[in-house]
Amino acid sequence: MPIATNTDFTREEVRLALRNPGMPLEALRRDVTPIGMHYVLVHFDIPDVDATTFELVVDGCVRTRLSLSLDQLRARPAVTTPVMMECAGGGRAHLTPRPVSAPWHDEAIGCAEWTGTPLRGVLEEAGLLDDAVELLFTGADRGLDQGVEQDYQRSLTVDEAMTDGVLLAYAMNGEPLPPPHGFPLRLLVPDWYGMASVKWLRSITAIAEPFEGVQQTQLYRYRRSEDEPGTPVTRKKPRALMAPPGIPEFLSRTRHVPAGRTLVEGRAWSGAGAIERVEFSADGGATWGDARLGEPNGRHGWRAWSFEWDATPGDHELSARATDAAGDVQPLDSEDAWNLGGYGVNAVQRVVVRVS
Ligand SMILES: Nc1nc2c(c(=O)[nH]1)N[C@H]1C(S)=C(S)[C@@H](COP(=O)(O)O)O[C@H]1N2
Ligand SMILES: [Mo]
Repeated sequence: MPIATNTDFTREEVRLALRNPGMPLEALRRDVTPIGMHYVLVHFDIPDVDATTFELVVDGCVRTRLSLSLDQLRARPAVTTPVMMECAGGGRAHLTPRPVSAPWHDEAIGCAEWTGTPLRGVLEEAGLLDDAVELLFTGADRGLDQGVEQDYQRSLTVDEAMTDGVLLAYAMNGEPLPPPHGFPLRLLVPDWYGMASVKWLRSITAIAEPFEGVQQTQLYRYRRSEDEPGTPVTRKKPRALMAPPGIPEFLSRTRHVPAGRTLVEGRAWSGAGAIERVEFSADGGATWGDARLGEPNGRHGWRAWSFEWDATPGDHELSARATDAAGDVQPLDSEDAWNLGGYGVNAVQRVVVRVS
């Protein structure tokens, strides 16, 4: 990826941003994100898939090759569950210098209610052979990246693919998948950043060697220079975000809030398991108070939190900070999370508020 050293966005970034809308942060007040408010990230073009002739092929190192129509997939055991999704590039635009790619600030998020059939059942039916080490998931979209022409492809190890909660999803909030979200079928890997959840899924191939495609070995790696192989981007890091309180000024988005008690609300999540704690700060992170946590929204949803803030006249910088069950806490400064691809930048949110 090219690197930008100034704060102006490039023409390429603006075009990527218009193709890939984020979730308006006011939707952080809702447990379930409406379809039209959920973020979208599409690397290449949205393919036109005919649902009537569609079939999902399961092949490679399997005892029985499967070819499943949409009706056959819908007839299998079904699960409906909220899944919080986040793009691994969330937070990238806060970095200096900045990798030139989708210029997300904090809005590459959403928590829809997905319906599908557990992947494990399908893999058990196909019967993985002993030499299978990974499952390769291929989408119907094709393009060029890093100079290589490719189908969009990602792999999971056999253990990761067999994990509870991994779904072959055909519905979002009770509707057939909208085209940008993978119609008619997508993979959902709930604890991971979004890149693992292959959309427009057309085949699953059990392979005997680890997959070395572009989206696995060149992109989605935490590394600080091109010379290091880095480590793979996998689970979502902990993060809490607030629905910015009050009303916005059109261009700057500065919030205007009347003095007095204001209920600040938001959602928090982590791919490492439950959210244990959310803290709130109204002074740029100098002092923190514990927020009140709501009930967890399923195993893979986001968790509501709120804080009664006593807004005093003047300018304030509001932040929230999550701690997960693994004890991981968000960093205060994006630069602490700096990496070449701008992945997993989960520094605390900063919302500028003017109280009058
Ligand atoms: N086939 C395919 N699957 C894909 C992508 C893609 O471009 N092609 N983008 C991935 C990325 S990077 C993310 S963050 C999520 C976004 O899912 P959403 O658009 O439904 O929010 O889909 C993932 N699955
Ligand atoms: Mo992404």
